[in-house]
Amino acid sequence: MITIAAFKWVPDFARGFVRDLRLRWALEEAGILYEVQLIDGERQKSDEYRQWQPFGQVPAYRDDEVELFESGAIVLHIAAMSKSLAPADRSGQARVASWVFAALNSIEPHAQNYIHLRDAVSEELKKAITAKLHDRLNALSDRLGDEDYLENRFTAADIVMTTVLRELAAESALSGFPRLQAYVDRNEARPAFQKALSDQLADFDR
Ligand SMILES: N[C@@H](CCC(=O)N[C@@H](CS)C(=O)NCC(=O)O)C(=O)O
Repeated sequence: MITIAAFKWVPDFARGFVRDLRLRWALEEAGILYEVQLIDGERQKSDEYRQWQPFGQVPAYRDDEVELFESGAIVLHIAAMSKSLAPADRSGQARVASWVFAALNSIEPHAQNYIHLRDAVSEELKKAITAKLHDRLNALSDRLGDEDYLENRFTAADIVMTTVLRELAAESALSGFPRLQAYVDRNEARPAFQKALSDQLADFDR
């Protein structure tokens, strides 16, 4: 049985955006059952939890064979179990991994800087943060072009990229990037996303 760790409570603004959503979405797409362990502040700090997730963050993941942390690594692990998340050939799987790293390493840091720092820094730095983000979003939009997905079909990479971009969409920061906004809308309309989102929200309401 697969178990994922998620927070028992987060402030309202974070609900629907906590990164265990990536795992829930991937598992829904793959049709794999899982259970959720809800972590409170005390458990988050405990040595025992840090053996599982060294930084005391969520998500963390466990199955019969392995314990993992880092959402990108976990989504790739889940993708290896299901044809619905990655092509069967090794080169296709390697391309999916490239896009997962691109989302987490080339886009997410700039998105997070924009979201969290833009109101706390000088005008000059704010301009630099915005310019860098726009540079990356323009490149991504150009590469996506008129395609629906990063590869020639939906993959795990679209899960990770969409979850990175939808935080920007929630801040109206994709308004100059209609292709990226349409990409987020398309992927958010998937039943597996909707189920994952409502399950995350339901766990907070419990
Ligand atoms: N790189 C990590 C980031 C995980 C992360 O930032 N988790 C947030 C929730 S979305 C968290 O646990 N924040 C609490 C903390 O950092 O103490 C991943 O992708 O799994």
